Amino acid sequence: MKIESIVLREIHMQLKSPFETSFGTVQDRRILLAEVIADGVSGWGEVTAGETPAYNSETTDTAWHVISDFMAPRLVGKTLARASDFPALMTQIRGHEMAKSGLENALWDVEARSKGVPLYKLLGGTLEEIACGVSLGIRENPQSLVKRVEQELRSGYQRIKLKIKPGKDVEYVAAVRKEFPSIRLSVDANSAYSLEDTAHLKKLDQFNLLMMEQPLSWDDIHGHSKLQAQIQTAICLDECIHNTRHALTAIELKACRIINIKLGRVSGHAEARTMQEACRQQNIPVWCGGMLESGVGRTHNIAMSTLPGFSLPGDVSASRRYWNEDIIEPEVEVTPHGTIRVPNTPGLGYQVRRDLVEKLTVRRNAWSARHAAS
Ligand code: OSB
Ligand code: MG
Repeated sequence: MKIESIVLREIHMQLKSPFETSFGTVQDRRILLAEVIADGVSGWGEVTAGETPAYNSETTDTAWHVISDFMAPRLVGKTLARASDFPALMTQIRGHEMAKSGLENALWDVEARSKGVPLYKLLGGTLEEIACGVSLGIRENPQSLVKRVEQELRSGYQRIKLKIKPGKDVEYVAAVRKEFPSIRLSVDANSAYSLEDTAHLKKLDQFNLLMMEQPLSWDDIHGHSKLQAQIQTAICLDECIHNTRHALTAIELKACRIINIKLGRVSGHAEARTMQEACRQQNIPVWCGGMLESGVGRTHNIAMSTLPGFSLPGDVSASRRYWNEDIIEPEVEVTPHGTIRVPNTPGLGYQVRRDLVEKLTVRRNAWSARHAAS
């Protein structure tokens, strides 16, 4: 694949309703889309960084900076045998996984389209239908949360995840569990607690949760190993795990029993694929996390979720839960039994709505091989 050009766009999209986590509330998303054109074929990737450095250290603006000033100039004009060669080109750039992922995943789409195969097959995926869960933001009171859960269950979703934070945890989980005694239920704290809260977190053991996601600090694998030894609920790590080495460290230290894989957090499909295989060999279930993505990021998540290690429902849900109008065609739809059928057409299997993307674009940067050294 000779990389002819790269286009980076920032688009603005408004979520249907505000989404609250322990680190803040978001409704107005600033999303970066990377489009890479090689041998006349175009592919798309999404940068899943947030607007603020609250989930991890990246933001929309840091990704704009490192892609524009370091990554795109390094990539344009190069010839790559395959998308999985991208990480080797970027070894001199530390961190910035979400920025890398946006570009790498666009290359995967290009490679799949050039070869005329669905992306999920190129990745080695085996499922034709994936299981879906939902992630529910923090609500003003337990009653409104229960109502929301009921709606999502009616839509068919197979697992409900509740965001929690100190002061909005046990009471909320208790209310949902009382109403729905046998559903697959989990919680996500996004690093809102410390080891001093161990006795408090132990109270959640009584609710038979599938998992408790990232209760402690975003970079504290050691602390999670101490906590896991003292609670029954399985810990799932999200923020802590940026690569397969982190995953193996966490597993060996018994810091978690489940891992959430997000393409952005782990720098793209190549690393995600290696990580899910390493976890599978250690009998650690993985599932696909979400970052309130537009259709581009969402469809990459769908392709990844077909890999054999993904044995639990992911936070991959329908476009219409997030957006009045998504930027892909068709939009992502969920079946009444809470699954997404994976398209068998080349690449992502969904078309990007260029007209709509143009309308939503607030800034744009482009690189072309003609002006670059190769
Ligand atoms: O921790 O999984 C998380 C959204 C933004 C930042 C972090 C997280 C989330 C979600 C939403 O849980 C998942 C989704 O529906 O996209
Ligand atoms: Mg999480």
